[in-house]
Amino acid sequence: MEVNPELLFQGKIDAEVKIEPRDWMPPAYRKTLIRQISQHAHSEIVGMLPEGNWITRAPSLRRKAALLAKVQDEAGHGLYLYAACETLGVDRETLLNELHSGKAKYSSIFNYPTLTWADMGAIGWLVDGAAIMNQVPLCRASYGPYARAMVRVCKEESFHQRQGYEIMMTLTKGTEAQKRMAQDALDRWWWPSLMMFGPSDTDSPNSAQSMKWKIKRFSNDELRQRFVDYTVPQAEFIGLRVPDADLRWNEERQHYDFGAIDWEEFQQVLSGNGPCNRERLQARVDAHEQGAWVREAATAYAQKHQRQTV
Ligand code: BYC
Repeated sequence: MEVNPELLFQGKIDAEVKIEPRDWMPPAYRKTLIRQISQHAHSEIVGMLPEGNWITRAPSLRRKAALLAKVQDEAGHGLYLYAACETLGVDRETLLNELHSGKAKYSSIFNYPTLTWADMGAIGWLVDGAAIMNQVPLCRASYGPYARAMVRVCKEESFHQRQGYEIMMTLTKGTEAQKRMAQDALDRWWWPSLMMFGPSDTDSPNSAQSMKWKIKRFSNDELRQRFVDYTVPQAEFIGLRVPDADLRWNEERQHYDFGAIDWEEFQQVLSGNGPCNRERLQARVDAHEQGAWVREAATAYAQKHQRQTV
């Protein structure tokens, strides 16, 4: 009797058996993974840009060294993720072309500007904090290479989150101007950080299937709620006010209630009309073109080395 491969596949998923590159998988599973992992990889390398903007202006050598290390980590995350994506049969050049032509998405959050040093604190604390909330469950994603890449990424993200929170804590203990700078950064980054989790569950076309395949373990709204519950007390601890008049603890739900997200702004950013979309894409295209000689030299070296070893 012939067994339906889709049923066998779902059976493996249900039994928590990891799917590996050479295993049979439904074409739609492969397509979903390529979409999510490549968007994730693009987010990591575009995510270097807003912070890269402050490396030369960090206020001390210690801050500069930490920021430099963080931005380098993000390049590394991009590399792990592109490598994981390549195991699905798509090459890196194709993925990068999709990013550079504007076809592929990357996280909405990186289309906002970094105006002051406090933005380095807010990004580490909130953006990396949101990333951890979303990515820790991805360490248990059903696709082996993605799950394993996420383990390393999450370890580094947790250092990033702490360095950001420590910047905010230092600023809130400083002068009045420094406290205002920290509050202003929280005011600008709070709502875009909540949008990072993606559309609400009722408007998320991919969630149900991705959860059935155990690529995602929790819905966008579940993770967003967790982030709010976790982060609000951290803001209170350093004397900052979350910019949401509707935010309050709900004793019955044992969660914070929070205000409505501006989904129109989210859609605008996704369709290329955020404050920095054009600038970010242009910076990536320029970096790729200026790096062409490095790729050529690396390929020539690899080919020469290969000739010598055969
Ligand atoms: N921005 O059905 P949905 C980082 C898209 S890097 C842009 O819920 P899904 C860091 C979504 O792709 C952070 N697009 O989708 C780096 C879909 O579009 P398509 C990046 C978004 O996939 C440097 C459509 O909206 N993290 O942390 O089930 C420095 C419908 O959404 C966004 C990851 O990539 C968004 N915010 O769920 C510091 C994590 N949200 O493709 C930090 C991995 C949604 O159907 N990705 N869209 O046209 C995921 O966990 C999931 O892909 C998402 C979305 C939760 C993001």
